[in-house]
Amino acid sequence: MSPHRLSVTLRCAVAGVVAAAVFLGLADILARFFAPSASPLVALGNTIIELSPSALQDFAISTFGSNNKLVLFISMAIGGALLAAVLGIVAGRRLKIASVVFSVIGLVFIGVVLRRPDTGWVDAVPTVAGTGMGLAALTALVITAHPKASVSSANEEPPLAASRRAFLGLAAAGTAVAVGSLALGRSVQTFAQDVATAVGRLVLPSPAVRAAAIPESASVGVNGVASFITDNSEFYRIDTALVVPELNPEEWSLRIHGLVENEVLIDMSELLSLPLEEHHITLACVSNPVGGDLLGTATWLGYPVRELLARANPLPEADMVLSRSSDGFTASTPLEALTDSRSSLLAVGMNGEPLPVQHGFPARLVVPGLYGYVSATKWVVELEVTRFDLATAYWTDRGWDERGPVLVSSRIDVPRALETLSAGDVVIAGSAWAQHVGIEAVEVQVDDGEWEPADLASEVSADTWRQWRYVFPDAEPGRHWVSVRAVTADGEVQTGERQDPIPNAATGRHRIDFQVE
Ligand SMILES: Nc1nc2c(c(=O)[nH]1)N[C@H]1C(S)=C(S)[C@@H](COP(=O)(O)O)O[C@H]1N2
Ligand SMILES: [Mo]
Repeated sequence: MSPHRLSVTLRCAVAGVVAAAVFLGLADILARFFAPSASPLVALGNTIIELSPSALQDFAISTFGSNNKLVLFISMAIGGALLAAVLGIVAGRRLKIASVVFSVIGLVFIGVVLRRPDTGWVDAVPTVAGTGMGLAALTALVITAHPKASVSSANEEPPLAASRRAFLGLAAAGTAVAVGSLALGRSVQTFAQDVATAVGRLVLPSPAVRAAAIPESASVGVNGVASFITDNSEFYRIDTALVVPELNPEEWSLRIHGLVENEVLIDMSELLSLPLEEHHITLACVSNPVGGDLLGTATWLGYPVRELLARANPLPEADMVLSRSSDGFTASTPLEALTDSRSSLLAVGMNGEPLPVQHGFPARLVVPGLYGYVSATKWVVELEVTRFDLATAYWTDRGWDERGPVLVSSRIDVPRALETLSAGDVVIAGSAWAQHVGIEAVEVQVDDGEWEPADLASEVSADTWRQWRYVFPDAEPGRHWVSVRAVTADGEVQTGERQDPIPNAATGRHRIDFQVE
């Protein structure tokens, strides 16, 4: 390939990438006037999440934790740029064919947008407009990428160099439009409603039942152990929503229906006028690997789901509640866990603030003793009382257990893996949890020695994790390793048998190696 040809090919590849960016960027900013998934980027991301094999989703959650969406965006950007570059090169040779392909891609995107639960026909407008603009950009760029045949030979500049400035100018303009609209579109809130203001405006009533203050004795006082209450900003986040649903509390309502005697509809002003209760509850993700940090404890404020269900009066044959979020996520919760004496909440507050948008504003469920995927529906709008043999939930359809009770587990926070410590007494500490059963004991084993009992912090409630601490005396220089196991209030000893998170949480003991000098 001649240098000339190569340079034109490179320009065409750039043209393809810029045109794709113009398409997606303009459509994205236009979509701010429509439903969230009217943005082809958002709709594609959500569709990828929904359709990706659950093994891939599990891998993304357990490997990247709360960053899994960032990783998805970066992968989409790289994949998309490669495709667009190829299309640009094709356009350099056969502009007509490439234009048809570009339009077909636009049509596919329209299909992807219209398939989302939150879109209607009118939400195709941004994608249609974006496709048109992207196509125009592609055409203009590819034409400019080729040196003009009409440039006279008398011209001192070679044709390729003469056209360089025009091409670069146009490509830069296209990039600016795309990047500018993406940055603007992603940084400003929807024009229709500003959810940040709504969160700020929502005034939580004071609880009718206040949670007891966390005593100092709930912490073992070791630096490096995850704090008993997890800050909202530190709380892990796992969900299938690429873009957080933005619900207006004034328009929000929860509908309870299905196998019930009375359908119930409750809106935010009624919910806030009810006697709300505050409870400390540890929430955990079923995908948490052994030793992982996909769990946290918050003081939740909400109304007991038990009371709401009592109004609806479930029929005797019902055994499950399928809760549904505004974006179509579902969780199947055993009816019993929502009607027995435990503090299952329709929560509106988290650690003294309205729920952060990422954690379900304006309302979500929190159920002690069950993993989040079968119980903790965020942005919840519907409770369908049903039966396990009549309906299945989002993650059950992807191979996970339909009931998801929390398994007893424990974690070493101190020392850090592979930390180097000085000889002498070594402080080992962490947390253990078996929500709604409670932790009775924690045992520690150093260097394959005997299992030794750890000191426990005081128990705040059976629904929360419990800190523990153990001092390994007179550690000698060299390599050491430590394992931990918890014992529940029911006498169940945490198993050492290793098992993957799917279908009902990882098992096995957390082990840390450390070095003493
Ligand atoms: N609407 C909605 N709610 C959801 C999910 C989701 O994907 N969508 N994920 C669930 C899972 S798997 C977990 S572990 C918890 C996590 O809650 P958090 O993000 O507030 O920590 O939310 C649950 N509620
Ligand atoms: Mo989860």
